[in-house]
Amino acid sequence: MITLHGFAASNYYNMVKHALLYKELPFQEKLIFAGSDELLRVSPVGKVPAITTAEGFNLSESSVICDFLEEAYPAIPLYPESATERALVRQIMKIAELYFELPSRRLIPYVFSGTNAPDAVKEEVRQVLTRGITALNQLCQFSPWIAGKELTMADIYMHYVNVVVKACASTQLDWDVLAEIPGMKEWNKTMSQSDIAQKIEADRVANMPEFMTHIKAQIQAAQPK
Ligand SMILES: N[C@@H](CCC(=O)N[C@@H](CS)C(=O)NCC(=O)O)C(=O)O
Repeated sequence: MITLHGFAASNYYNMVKHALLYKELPFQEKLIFAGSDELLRVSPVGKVPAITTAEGFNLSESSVICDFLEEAYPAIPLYPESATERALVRQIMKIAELYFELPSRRLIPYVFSGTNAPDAVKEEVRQVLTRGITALNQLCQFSPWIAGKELTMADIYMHYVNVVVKACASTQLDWDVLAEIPGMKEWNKTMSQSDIAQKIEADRVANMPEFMTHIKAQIQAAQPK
């Protein structure tokens, strides 16, 4: 059976968990927070998520895990058949990661500590997000799914990327980024209504107190003595 390592408050963890549930694959969850030696044994850069495959092979990086799940378990597909359409799905995922997720993540420390990010950081983040908005406006179809008629991995990926974008941009930049892409908010709402997304959200909420305790302990440990 596949083991999913990580914690339910992580949006990256949740995109892989969503794909596993969508594909109806049996898996067990192993709660590990970032920063532990245990995590380093399954994830070489110590990031969440990682999986241990049914054969006992450890894999990390969410988009790589998503690709692996599709190749190893194609019965319930999450990528289209044609190479061009598959590439479009991957292009949306890559742009979501580089131009939406990663710039927004730069604001997470300020969101957690309740402080205001420096103006220079905010400006850099704004610029990268603006490129993401332009690109996603070109690529996202919402007809009804993000890459066309079928739900694909890009829908799952983008949905969980948006969690971080929304949380960081609204509080630190006072910016409703998703409103800049017509159709995104409506599609996001549809995504959040699926049984799988609702289960994942319930697990996320349940994990939040333990996650916040872990984060506070990390912040305290990093304070100069
Ligand atoms: N590129 C990685 C990023 C994963 C990531 O940043 N995970 C966060 C949790 S949401 C983490 O482990 N952070 C701990 C750290 O940065 O040390 C992926 O796609 O899986």
